[in-house]
Amino acid sequence: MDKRDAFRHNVLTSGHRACSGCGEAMAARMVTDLIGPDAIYINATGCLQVFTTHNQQTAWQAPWIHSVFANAAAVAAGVEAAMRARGKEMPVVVQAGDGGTFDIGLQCLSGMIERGHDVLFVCYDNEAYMNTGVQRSSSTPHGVRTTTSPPGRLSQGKHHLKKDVISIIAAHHLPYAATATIAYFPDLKAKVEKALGIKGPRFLHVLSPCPLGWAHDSALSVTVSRLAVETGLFPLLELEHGDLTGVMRLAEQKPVQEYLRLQGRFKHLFNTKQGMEEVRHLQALADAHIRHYGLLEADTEWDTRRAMHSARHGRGGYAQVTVSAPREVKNGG
Ligand SMILES: Cc1ncc(C[n+]2csc(CCOP(=O)(O)OP(=O)(O)O)c2C)c(N)n1
Ligand code: SF4
Repeated sequence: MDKRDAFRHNVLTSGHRACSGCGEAMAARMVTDLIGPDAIYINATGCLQVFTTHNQQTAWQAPWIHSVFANAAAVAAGVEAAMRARGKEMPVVVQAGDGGTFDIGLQCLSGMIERGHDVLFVCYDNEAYMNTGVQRSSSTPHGVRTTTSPPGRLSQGKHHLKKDVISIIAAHHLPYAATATIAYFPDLKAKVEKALGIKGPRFLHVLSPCPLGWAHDSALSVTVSRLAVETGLFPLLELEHGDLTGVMRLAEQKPVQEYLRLQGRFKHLFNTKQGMEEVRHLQALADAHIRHYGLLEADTEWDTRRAMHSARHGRGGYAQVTVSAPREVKNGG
């Protein structure tokens, strides 16, 4: 298809059933319009699949396959192998939520990358299982309220750290992996275009705010995703063959509270002393990202020591929290 026609012909059309302000719908519109309709899309089960394919209707104007929750990368690998066998070339693109990437889809994704399939895997990360009613995933940050990590007397929300999936993916030494979000379209565009120009397995991790699950004003999805970057909680990175090759540096670091206070999923943290400890942990995690990826020129000794202590050794699967009141740390949310 001619490129100008491709832009008039959105791959993901209007009239789908996403909630207003859905970051995943915005991200998918941006990514698929950059790739265009001459591609084969494989969609894992999740919000994006459900809100675009309701009752025998579809919002997709491109070849599109629904896979089950766990195996989108395996389906894509099969499609890519079949195309190769038939001597055809066309981008093969997986779209999946964080549940379909970090959790249930991780094994197929790892195998697809390890076997070197020529597939672009895009994860729209809204940090929980949204389609089934906001259950915690391994991408949910600690301290978050979900239906399976409710805050209460013994708990301040989810106990465990958000899984560092980009490092897990990078450990496969694949040609290209990057993080992006809807607030920085030129950055997202550059990354999609770069990924399309590379052969082999590629991975794009797109933070996609969900007004329903994050409980923020639906007009603020872009603001919220920008603050995730500006606080250091979600660094924008590029990795090639396992090496860090690009970071988006920050002019200044915003305090995590600016990000947290816009979202009802963190609201309970501001009501108790223990909750405020979790806020400090989230700040420490952001500070650890700033230092690890060199997002700012300067840092202080104190910040670094505290960040390394609480973010890397004092949380989640590593050890019991030591800086807040003693409490039980369980597996699962
Ligand atoms: C094997 C299996 N387990 C559970 C489900 C139910 N299920 C459907 S979508 C979904 C959550 C999807 O979460 P995610 O991948 O993060 O996408 P989101 O809906 O948040 O965009 C779950 C648990 C399923 N379809 N298949
Ligand atoms: S629940 Fe969240 S991810 Fe799903 S359609 Fe609504 S805003 Fe989008």
